[in-house]
Amino acid sequence: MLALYAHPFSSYCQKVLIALYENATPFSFKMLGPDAPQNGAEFASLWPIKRMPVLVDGVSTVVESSIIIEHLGLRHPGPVRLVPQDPHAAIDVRFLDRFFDNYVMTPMQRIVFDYLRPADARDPHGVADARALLDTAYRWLDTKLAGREWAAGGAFSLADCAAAPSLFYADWVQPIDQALANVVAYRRRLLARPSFARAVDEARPYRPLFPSGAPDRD
Ligand SMILES: N[C@@H](CCC(=O)N[C@@H](CS)C(=O)NCC(=O)O)C(=O)O
Repeated sequence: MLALYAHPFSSYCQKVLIALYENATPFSFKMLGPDAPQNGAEFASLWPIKRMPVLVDGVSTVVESSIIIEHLGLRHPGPVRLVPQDPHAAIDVRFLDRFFDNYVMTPMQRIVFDYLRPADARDPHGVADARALLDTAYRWLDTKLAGREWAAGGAFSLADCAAAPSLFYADWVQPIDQALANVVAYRRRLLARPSFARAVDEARPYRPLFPSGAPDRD
């Protein structure tokens, strides 16, 4: 049995949950939070860097969301292949996965975490840079998505697992310009994908935790 140390409201955990739900892969959910200190202790000893999610597969501990999804595809394949077999197509998928993690998820997290800092430790310059990077990423993505249903152009993939939670939360902290119709429509398609819709629904009870206040939508 696979075990996933995670929290339902965490964007990187949702990225992996999408992959698990896409293939109906059985796993046990090891909730990380104040009500489960034992899980927290196991998590910290498995991965001292303490970034979730962490997957335990038998004797293997697998960390980093993209690597976990690659691992699932190799060791627990299902009908939905999230990294294409063709190496050239796979590079495109991995590139877009990096794009969403580095240029959407990272600046989104920077803005979110800034709200959690003490008032005298805020970083307005860093937040302004993060907002500018998100705007640039949205514009680039709008062109890239022209004529595409999913990020890499073909089937739903690892890149879409990364895109879904990153665009979901990024739009909450730095709204996507409605003129960027391809990005707006893509975010809507991601929200309608049953695997992500399920992750979003499971995280609804935690919305009051969103530090800038969750918008009354989605
Ligand atoms: N590169 C990591 C990032 C994981 C990550 O940043 N996880 C966040 C939750 S979304 C976390 O554990 N944050 C806890 C903290 O920053 O202390 C991955 O892809 O799994």
